[in-house]
Amino acid sequence: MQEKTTVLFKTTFEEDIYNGLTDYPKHLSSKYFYDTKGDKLFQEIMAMPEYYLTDSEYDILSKYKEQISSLFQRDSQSFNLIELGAGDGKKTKILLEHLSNSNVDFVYQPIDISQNALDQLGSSINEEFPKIKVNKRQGTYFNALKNIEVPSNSRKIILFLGSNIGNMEHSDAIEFLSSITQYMNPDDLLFVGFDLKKNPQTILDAYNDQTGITAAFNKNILTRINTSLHANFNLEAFKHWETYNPETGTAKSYLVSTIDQEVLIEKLELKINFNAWETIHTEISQKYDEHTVQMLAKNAGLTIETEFSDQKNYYKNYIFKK
Ligand code: AVI
Repeated sequence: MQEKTTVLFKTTFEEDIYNGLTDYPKHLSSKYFYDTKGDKLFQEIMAMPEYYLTDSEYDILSKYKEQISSLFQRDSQSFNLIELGAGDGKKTKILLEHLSNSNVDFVYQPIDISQNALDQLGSSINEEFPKIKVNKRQGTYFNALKNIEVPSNSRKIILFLGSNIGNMEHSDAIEFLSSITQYMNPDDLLFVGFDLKKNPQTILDAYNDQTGITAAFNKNILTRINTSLHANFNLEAFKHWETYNPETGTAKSYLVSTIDQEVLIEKLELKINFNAWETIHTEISQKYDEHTVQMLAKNAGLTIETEFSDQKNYYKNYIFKK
C-alpha cells in the first residue's frame, strides 16, 4: 500500500505525478518526457533507422510538396500556416522552402510549449529562408491557437505532424480535433500525420531499439521526478517494456519494476511501493487504419479532403476540412 498524505500541490506536474503513482495500475503522462534531456533523446530517436515515422513523413512531404503547397495556396489567397508542436521544424522546412521559392504570400506561425525550441526554429528560418514571415507563439496548443491573430482575408492552414495525435487515446483525439475544428472556417485546412498499422514487428522495433535510446527516453521521466521532486528512483531497477496490439493498433510503453522496492518522493512527502514486476504505464503510440481515421474525423466534425502516403504505405498525411 502507498502511504498517502495530504499534500498541497504547487504545480500540475506535482499533482499528476502524485495521482499517477498512487493509482492502480500506476501511470505517468508521456508529456513529461520532454525536458531538455528528453528533447535531446527524442531527436536521437527520430534519427534512428528503426524509427521509420520521421523518414516516412519526410518522404511524403518531399514527394508531394507541390500538390500540398498548391492546396494551401488555392486561388492565390494569402494564408497563415499554423504549426502545432513545431519542435525543430525539420520536416516543415521542406514545405517552407518550396513555398518560399515559389514566392507564395503566407505567414508561418509555429506554436510550441518550449520557448527555446521556438527561438532556435525562428532564427534558423530567418537564416535559411529570409523571405518567410515568422510569427512565433509560445504556449499550449489551445491557448496559443485561441490568441492567434489571423487577418479576416487570410485562410488558416493548421499543421499537426509527426503522428503526435497517436499519443492520445481516441476519445482525447476526438476532443482535440473537435477543439481545432472550432477555430476553423469552412475554407481552412487541417493537415495531420498518422502512423499506420503495419507488421507488428516493425512497430515493436521502432519503440524498442537495440541501442536503448527509447529505454533511456522512457526512463527519463523517472530522472525528471528524481531531480525536480527530490526522489530516489533507481533507474537500474526498472525495465523498459513495449507492447503492440495489432487489433487495436495501440503500442504501449511501460516501466516495469524488476524487484520489490520502495521509492521516496521527498517533495510530495510520499513513499511509493512497487512489487516485483509491477508496471507504470507511460505512453501510448496509436497506429491507424482508414476506418479509424474516418471515425475520428466524423466525430470531430471534419471531412477528409485528400490524403498522401509514402511508398511503403507506413504512414499517411490527411488534409481535413470543416
Ligand atoms: C512524439 N511521438 C509521436 C512519439 C511516438 O512515436 O509516439 C514519441 C516516441 N515515443 C517513443 N519513441 C518515440
